[in-house]
Amino acid sequence: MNAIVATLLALVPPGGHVVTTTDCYSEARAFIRERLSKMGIRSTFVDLNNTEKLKAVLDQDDVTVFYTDSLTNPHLKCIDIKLVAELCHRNGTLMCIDSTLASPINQKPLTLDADIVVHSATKYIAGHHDVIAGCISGSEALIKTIRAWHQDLGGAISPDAAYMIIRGLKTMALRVETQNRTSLRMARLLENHPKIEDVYYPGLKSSPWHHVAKSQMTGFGGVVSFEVASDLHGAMRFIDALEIPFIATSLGGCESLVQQPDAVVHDANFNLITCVGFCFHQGSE
Ligand SMILES: *Cc1c(COP(=O)(O)O)cnc(C)c1O
Ligand SMILES: *[C@@H]1O[C@H](CO)[C@@H](O)[C@H](O)[C@H]1NC(C)=O
Ligand SMILES: *[C@@H]1O[C@H](CO)[C@@H](O)[C@H](O)[C@H]1NC(C)=O
Ligand SMILES: CC(=O)N[C@H]1CO[C@H](CO)[C@@H](O)[C@@H]1O
Repeated sequence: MNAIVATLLALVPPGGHVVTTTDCYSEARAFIRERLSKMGIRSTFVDLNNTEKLKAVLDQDDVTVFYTDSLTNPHLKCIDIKLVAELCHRNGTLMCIDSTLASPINQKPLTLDADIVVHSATKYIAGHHDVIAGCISGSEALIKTIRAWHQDLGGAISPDAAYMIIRGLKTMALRVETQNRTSLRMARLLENHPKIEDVYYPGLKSSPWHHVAKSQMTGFGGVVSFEVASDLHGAMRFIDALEIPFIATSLGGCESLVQQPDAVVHDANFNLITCVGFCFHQGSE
């Protein structure tokens, strides 16, 4: 969050305009809507599905930053990064992608013309659910601007956390490759199960996002979201009956985790379940 906040504060002046998407990390959305607005910064939320609206908004020529997750948390939608970067750049808008759910192994937005890439290093980069950190990448000029704000905000990483990340990075490629594979298997298994209503995973051919995801990602990551054919309590029973995943909120580590986002956030599908990891349980379907 510190990486996200420092980036937005550094790049968007008072009177600026941030465009973001409706299915985006909820804390980042809340920061844009509730805090940036107090500084006279306007925000517009566009459904990623609505390319026409996105195009119209970006064509207004007053957008400072376009900010979104790709893949999004929790519905795993994605954006055509190269296409939208072009729309941004022709009107002087900076494109910032939170690429956390893709991981740096599966997606490299800077090579697709994004200006700034944010990762929660808490997830795939550190990879062991034992550290909280974030990182940003981009041109030297942009990073220099953001760095000044980062220091003011006091978000300096501790040496201990930095060490854990350096250590975790050494196995990131191996972890992500395994998670790509086991998650795709899990998504297919769920897709064919009669008691599962919907599965959201861009690696599935049936996903409306498959085509775009495939064109810009080498793998689809370790998070699978799905809806059980039941209600809130049915989904709770489902989760409580699971033997392998821990009930916890994070992703990208070595344990399989499961969460029910809407058991705590009351604005969408109560039967939505997000499952992450599937790392070391390949034989145990
Ligand atoms: C977890 C997450 C964050 C926030 O990361 P922290 O390291 O917990 O601050 C931001 N964006 C996305 C997409 C995330 O999944
Ligand atoms: C944004 O850029 C496009 C392409 O250059 C141009 O057609 C459009 O008029 C621009 N919008 C504004 C408001 O200048
Ligand atoms: C967009 O939404 C419509 C209606 O909800 C749906 O039919 C379509 O498949 C969606 N497209 C994508 C890319 O998700
Ligand atoms: C970069 C990477 O590891 N990609 C892998 C992701 O998973 C798929 C299988 O689902 C592999 O084919 C990719 O090589």
